[in-house]
Amino acid sequence: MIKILHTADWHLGKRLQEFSRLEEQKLVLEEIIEIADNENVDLILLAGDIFDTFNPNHEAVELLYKTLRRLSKNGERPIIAISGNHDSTQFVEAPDPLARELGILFYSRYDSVIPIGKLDSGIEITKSESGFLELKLPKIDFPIRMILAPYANETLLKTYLGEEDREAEFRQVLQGKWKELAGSYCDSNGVNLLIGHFFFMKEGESSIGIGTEAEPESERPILHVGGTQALFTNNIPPQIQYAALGHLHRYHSVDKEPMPVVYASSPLAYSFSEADQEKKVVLVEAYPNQKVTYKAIGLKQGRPLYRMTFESLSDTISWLEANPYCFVEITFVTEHSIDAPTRKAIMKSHDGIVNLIPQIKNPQGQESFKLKVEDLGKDMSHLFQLFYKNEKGQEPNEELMEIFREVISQSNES
Ligand SMILES: [Mn+2]
Repeated sequence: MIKILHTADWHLGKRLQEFSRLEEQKLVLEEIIEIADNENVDLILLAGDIFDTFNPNHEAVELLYKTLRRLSKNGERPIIAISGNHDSTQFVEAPDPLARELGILFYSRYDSVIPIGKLDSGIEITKSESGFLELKLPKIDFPIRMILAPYANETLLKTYLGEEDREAEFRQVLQGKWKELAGSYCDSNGVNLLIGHFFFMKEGESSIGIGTEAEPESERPILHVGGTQALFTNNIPPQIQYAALGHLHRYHSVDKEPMPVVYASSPLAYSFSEADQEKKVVLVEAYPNQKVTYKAIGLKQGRPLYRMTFESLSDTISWLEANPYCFVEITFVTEHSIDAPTRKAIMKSHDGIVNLIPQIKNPQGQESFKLKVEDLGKDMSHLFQLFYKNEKGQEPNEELMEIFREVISQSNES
């Protein structure tokens, strides 16, 4: 039996507006290392979006390298890490020659092939080609095969795979490639896995719910505007026993038959749309030619995210004092606006207030922003001030007014 730990979407270096999440990322990665050690895991799968940006800062890079070294137990326990849409492929693969000696295998580009051979730790890369890897571990007497599916956009993917028909369906192209790989390598004498960073859904099932509301805000444009088509779970070849996915930040198994197709979730809640999600890693136990068993393990570290609505200052303060370790977006219901003393009192009672949004009560139930006749003769700056005050519940500051005046003056000139 082989024990596999599946995790994804670390987004190292990610911020929540002006708040750094690095300290929480350290804590939660520590927690993941502990789980891997306590459970005696043999293999780690990291399914993409390792970093949050193409150019991660050095703290994020350092955190990744230190974490992977410990997760790999200095080379004893292999880690397969693919890139996601947030990662730079060059950046992820850069440390590869060094990392490989520690059993850490990065895979980002379909035009690269991980070299075969035996590492010092005894881990052996026995077969390898574009989008595929076979490993042999000293303690395990069967081979582990992996179809590697890092994120790539449609155009790039067709180029890599030598697909000449530009109109060919993205999912058909990948399905064809995977079918070929599974046919060549994935017989029933080994454990067969897929690790991917794409948007998967069950064919015929509406993407509403999986594809929209529950999806982290940051992934939306890539899926729905950037135009990479959704893949279907039935595009995965039947030889595969478990598909380890990254991309959507909510833990869920998209499909269970014929094999589990699972999003492990991000280790922290990264946006308020993930506020009520429990974050997890997945532990998989696999034998050749048998159904895998898997269980999700909840992660406890990191600040929870909350969206709260209050109508009074005292309620706000007492909730904030009772919940010091979190990030919160507060909607404050008020008659007019949040005055400066109230705002100040709220902001200084907690260090994790991400947004403080006034919700103006309107007893008449009418559109709240109405200009009076006497306002119409006023200049643009004044009208902007009225509008801003109405929207935000406070006066725009001088810096903002300056920018506004600058914009206005430019549009007058042109
Ligand atoms: Mn992603």
